[in-house]
Amino acid sequence: MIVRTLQDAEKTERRVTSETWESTRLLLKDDNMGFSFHITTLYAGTTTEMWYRNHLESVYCMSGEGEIETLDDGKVYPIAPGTVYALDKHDKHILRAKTELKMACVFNPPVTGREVHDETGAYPAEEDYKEMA
Ligand code: 9YT
Repeated sequence: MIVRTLQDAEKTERRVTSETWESTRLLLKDDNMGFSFHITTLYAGTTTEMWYRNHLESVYCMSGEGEIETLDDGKVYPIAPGTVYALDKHDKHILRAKTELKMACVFNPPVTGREVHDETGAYPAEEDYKEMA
């Protein structure tokens, strides 16, 4: 059994920050659940482009208002509390946060946590950045 609180996890390296968002990974690969589970905050007024080539991701909006655009077809979908989106085709997308967005995110395969190090630290190769933005 694993029991954690967001409040405790936020005080550890499970919390990562970026220019437009911050995220606390409550469950990671080494928890052996087959997925990772994150609570992500996107800052108000920001735009974040993402492309998870190697992961499937599902995202549930807990609070805030925004929109998501899939880049291959230019479709725009509103994001509001209660909305879930699933990137079942590894869709390239842009998330626009009109207000602060609080999201619960699941990744399959699970994120290891190491991606963060690449992304925020030593090796910010373009493709690495997009993979874990
Ligand atoms: C909303 C969203 O795409 N969240 C992704 C997870 C976050 N960027 C993270 O934990 O790296």
